[in-house]
Amino acid sequence: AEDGYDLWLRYRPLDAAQAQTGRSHVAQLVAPAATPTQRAARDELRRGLRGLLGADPGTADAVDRAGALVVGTPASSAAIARLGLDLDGLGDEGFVIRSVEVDGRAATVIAANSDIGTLYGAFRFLRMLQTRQPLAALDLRDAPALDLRLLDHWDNLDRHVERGYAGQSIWDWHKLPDWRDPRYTDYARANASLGINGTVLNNVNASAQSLTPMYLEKAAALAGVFRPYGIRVYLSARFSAPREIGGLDTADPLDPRVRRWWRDKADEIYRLIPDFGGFLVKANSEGQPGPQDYGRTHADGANMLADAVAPHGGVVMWRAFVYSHEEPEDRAKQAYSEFVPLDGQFRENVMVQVKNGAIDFQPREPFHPLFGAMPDTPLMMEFQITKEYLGFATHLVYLGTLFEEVLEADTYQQGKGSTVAKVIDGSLHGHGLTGMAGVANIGSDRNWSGSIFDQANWYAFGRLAWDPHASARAIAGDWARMTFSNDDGFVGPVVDMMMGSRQAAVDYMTPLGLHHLMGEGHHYGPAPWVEGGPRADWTSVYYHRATPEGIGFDRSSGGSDAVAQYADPVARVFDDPKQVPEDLLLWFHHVPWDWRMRSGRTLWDELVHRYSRGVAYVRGMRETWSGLAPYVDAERHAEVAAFLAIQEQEAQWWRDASIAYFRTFSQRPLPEGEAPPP
Ligand code: GCW
Repeated sequence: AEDGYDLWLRYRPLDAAQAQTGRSHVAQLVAPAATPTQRAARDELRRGLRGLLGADPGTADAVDRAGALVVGTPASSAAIARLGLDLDGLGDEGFVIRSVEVDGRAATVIAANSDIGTLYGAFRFLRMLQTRQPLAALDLRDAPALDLRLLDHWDNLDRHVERGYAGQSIWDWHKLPDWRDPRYTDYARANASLGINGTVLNNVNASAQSLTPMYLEKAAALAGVFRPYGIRVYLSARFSAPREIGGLDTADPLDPRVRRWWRDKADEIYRLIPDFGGFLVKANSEGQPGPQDYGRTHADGANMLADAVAPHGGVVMWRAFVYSHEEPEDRAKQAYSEFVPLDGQFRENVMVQVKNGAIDFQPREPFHPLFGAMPDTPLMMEFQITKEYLGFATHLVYLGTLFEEVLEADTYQQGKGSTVAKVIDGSLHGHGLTGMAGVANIGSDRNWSGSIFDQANWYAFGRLAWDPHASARAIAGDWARMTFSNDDGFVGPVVDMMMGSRQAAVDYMTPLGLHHLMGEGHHYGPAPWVEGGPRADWTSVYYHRATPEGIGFDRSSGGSDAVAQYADPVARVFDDPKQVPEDLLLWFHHVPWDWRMRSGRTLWDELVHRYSRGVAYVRGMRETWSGLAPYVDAERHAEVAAFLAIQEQEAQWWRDASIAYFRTFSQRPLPEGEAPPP
């Protein structure tokens, strides 16, 4: 059934002519199978080629005909050793794919320094077939730009997934370690196909139980499944674990007993999982325990854990998503205020993991001011793949453009061209340790992500973690081809539709820099009217600040001065309501309702216009999709169509509710032609 389980690894038959060309380039497969990773690469190639070309090319130990596909490292393949390819600078994970001659016969090689490089190369070769790339005269060389390319699962031990919209956790803790669901292998294949090389198994709101022997054995079983695919296991560590499961009366990071406990715990973990990646920590944020409970700093806490894993080569990813129990003057400022003074105080194996924006995964935020502002600390990107604030699983919102917008944003921290991508790839400040994490959208649903189009967000994340300079449009194109069809009549319209979908969500939810107006707690649907919650920054009115005079959060130099956390000239541009990009206007400024926008409309009219534009875009996506029925199997077509219908209804709900509410402040008529809310 076309239920989406195969993701972008469907390997459906190419048309006859393409299959024939393909077969002439893969007349036989010469690939070693002595190690688990070599077997994974060979098995994937056989599976893919069988599906795409309609015939198993058969394997051979040595090239004995023209058109062989030769896979391996100089150590695993005599043929590749003899070719003397230049593999310098590819590291352990890079590869080359080249058209060559082996013993006088035309061949294609997939070569790397290590087995995992050949696995990545195998997936790349299959992608080339899947997306109809030419196979002649190949000369491709690629390696990942970032070291750590991780999924963060917010999965609890009871299988509930925090902010998960795709069923339960795929980790069946109850049956682990003895039952290793074959699905874990497919998970590893899908991730390896993108180059994702690590997974944090449990929620950052962590249970200390995940560090007990029983759960470590289960994690070790998963690590065993993932290892051949180059994927390491990491765990979220609860800072108070020494008290909760260690029998100590403190978790003070400077207390020698606490330090010893973590060292012993790390030793225990590495005995079970020799390639354990390390810890992810959420501390002193939203009520989680942390070093500040003992008057210590984030650096004290991170360094203690870093010392525990350092002898084993592990890392600590310390999150900068912090906000305290006391209400901040402007929550957007807090992470910067707490972390910048600690720059240079972290151990070498610590990365500070920063969300893309300073509030919380909103449909649009300006880039986080920490990027570029901690030159002596490697910063790791945290994106959210699961759509907590973007309509969960039923709204079609392609996040490739959101990720790209953030990565391309210029921090100006070292002058023009200091993009966020260059901060996290280490090039701006010369860091050796680099990484990107995505909060996973994966669950037990057959289609993994809760909807077919949400698979594209997992896909885009993985591709951008490999190459943060890649193009969201090109990635969407590859995904659409691999997931549905190579027909140009399909790919063009679908990619266009995806590329505008995130702006549409911004328009119908939180246009012009508005943010955090979603339903309280669950974050689904409009609720800009929420006030009087347990704390001011857990209400909507805190963020939009609408009054009869105007709307928006004044973060300018005359307001909270959050703009000062950015480097010049970014700060100057954000500080000026006439210069700030209009998409961020109400993020940084409180603006009168009659403010003149670049369109010539007043702010009020523009706001209404944007809400309506968002709804209209969704209506357009429905039309586009219904016209694409000939290219898509009935099952997946129907699901997407049904979800788009939900999205249109809810976009309308967002528009109507928001306009009705904001109108109680603006007291202005709707612009001509705009339908009043019911
Ligand atoms: O996005 C918010 C979520 C919380 C989450 C928190 C975080 C894991 O609403 O559910 O908790 O951020 O990132 O720590």
